[in-house]
Amino acid sequence: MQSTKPKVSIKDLKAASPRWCNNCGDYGALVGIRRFLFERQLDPAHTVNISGIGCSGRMPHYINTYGFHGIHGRAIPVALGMALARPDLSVFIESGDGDALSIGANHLVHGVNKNFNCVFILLDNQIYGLTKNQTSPTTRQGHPTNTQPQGTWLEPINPVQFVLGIGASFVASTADWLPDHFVQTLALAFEHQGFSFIHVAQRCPKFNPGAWDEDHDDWFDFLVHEKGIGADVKKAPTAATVSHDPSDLTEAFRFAQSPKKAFGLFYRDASKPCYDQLLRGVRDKVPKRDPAKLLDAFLI
Ligand SMILES: Cc1ncc(C[n+]2csc(CCOP(=O)(O)OP(=O)(O)O)c2C)c(N)n1
Ligand code: SF4
Ligand SMILES: [Mg+2]
Repeated sequence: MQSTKPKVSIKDLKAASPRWCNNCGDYGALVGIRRFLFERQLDPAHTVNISGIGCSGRMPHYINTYGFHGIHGRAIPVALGMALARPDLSVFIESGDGDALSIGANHLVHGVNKNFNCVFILLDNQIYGLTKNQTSPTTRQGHPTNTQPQGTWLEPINPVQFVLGIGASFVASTADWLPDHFVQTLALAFEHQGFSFIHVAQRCPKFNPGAWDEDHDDWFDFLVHEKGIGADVKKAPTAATVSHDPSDLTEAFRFAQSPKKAFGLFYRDASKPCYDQLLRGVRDKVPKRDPAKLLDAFLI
């Protein structure tokens, strides 16, 4: 039988014109998300993009699905509510390094722990971009910002190591300037049932131009595996590839802690229970209440 589902074009997925600076890495992420939605032919009426606040937080405005641009650091509780109420929706969250690891870090811990079904995209430019150049949890030590002009004092948080440490069931890393790798990463994350965490190296030419070096590929490795993500040979032809089995948590930690950055699938555990599925299982067993009888209870 022929599908009655309308074909979604890339044009259909375009919404408002982005307001980011020239050459901002958020453009690469936007194009990658739209390309994934198109390739996967996800129905925009059953897809939602949810964000907090930041340059990264503007993402839902530019993708023609349902969207929610909420409060700084609070995308995860909104997304959890949607995942619980509407299991038929595909839920994507776009967050920044400040949004996810400063003000929203508590929600990230519980989102990861609850393992509810969503794709969480952390756009890591190692700076507060929207508020113009403050030290974030991932800013490299010594880098001068408006809040620490003599140079950032502390060692940065390592997002991949952090989420592995709190029990994430899916952890991958990619970059805004590696389009094929980015889309492959989204595809695997989407397939995974649970909280799929994607770290994105995201360029901020305005306030942190030295954070990620897209002109060279000798400072990172691709983690490759037959069930993982392939190397991006078009954009990073001379980057080294390292074989890594994504079921091996010890090795995942080793790669996360290595001074040499790695892009690819660090870890995947399909057996971790999902909060949304557990809750729906319980809810479905509770007998449906008759609204008339509920009213009786108030009249007693
Ligand atoms: C409750 C609250 N506190 C602070 C702010 C100010 N604020 C807006 S965005 C932001 C940080 C943005 O940094 P990040 O999450 O890294 O996003 P980016 O702009 O770099 O994409 C801050 C501190 C706010 N909007 N709301
Ligand atoms: S400040 Fe940085 S992250 Fe924000 S739009 Fe400009 S380049 Fe992009
Ligand atoms: Mg940021």
